[in-house]
Amino acid sequence: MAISSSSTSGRGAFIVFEGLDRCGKSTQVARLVDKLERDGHKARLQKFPDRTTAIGKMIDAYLQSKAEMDDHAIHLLFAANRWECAAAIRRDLDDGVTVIADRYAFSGIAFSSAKGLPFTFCLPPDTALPLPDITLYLTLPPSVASQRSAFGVERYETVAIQTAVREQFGLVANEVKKRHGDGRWVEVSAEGSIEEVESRIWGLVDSVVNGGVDGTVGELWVEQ
Ligand code: DGP
Repeated sequence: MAISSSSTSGRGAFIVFEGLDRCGKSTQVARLVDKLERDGHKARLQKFPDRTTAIGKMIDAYLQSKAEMDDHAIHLLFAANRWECAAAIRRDLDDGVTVIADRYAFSGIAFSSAKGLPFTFCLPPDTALPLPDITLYLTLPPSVASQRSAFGVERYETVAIQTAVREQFGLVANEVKKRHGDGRWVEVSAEGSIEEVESRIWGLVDSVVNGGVDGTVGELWVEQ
């Protein structure tokens, strides 16, 4: 099948998935990348945190509670981990590749502010990262997510933390809408079967990857 670029401008779409732990995000991200490739798009997955880099290995140790770190320091490491991938994301988007990110700066703010760090500290390190064309926020009550397998393995996987993070995600959503417009942040229910959630997602993503991303990639938190 012919490979087609994702928009009339020729650039790829930048699509971010966010949500609480165990909401089914990684499954949906993988299925979306597969579907896009089957449909002839160039697409790739970008997982955050990227645990393969030197910084990512420090983050991984922290998440598995094998290392302790000051809340400010780990926040900056998560942001640094995104910055070390930023140039490759921009390059791929320019080359017509649709980039699907499993988490992004919004998790950074939601998780760190849930621990008590102020927004004024949490936002600036990610300023000017590539701006997602759309962020799909998968919603699932923390009590439902906690019933899913493997919940509780990592540091943040308690119902209390997830409930606090969910509240912060609400504030992050408001900030995105205020600075970048309502269309950049969309909530999707993650309840139901994998196929049901997938079809909800496709209903939102179809128009973005098939012609909806003209112009250059913007900068996060920088009003255009
Ligand atoms: P995952 O690999 O998607 O299970 O994410 C790892 C965990 O790290 C998850 O609990 C969410 C959290 N997390 C992801 N990004 C950030 C970030 O930038 N800052 C903080 N503090 N936590 C994050």
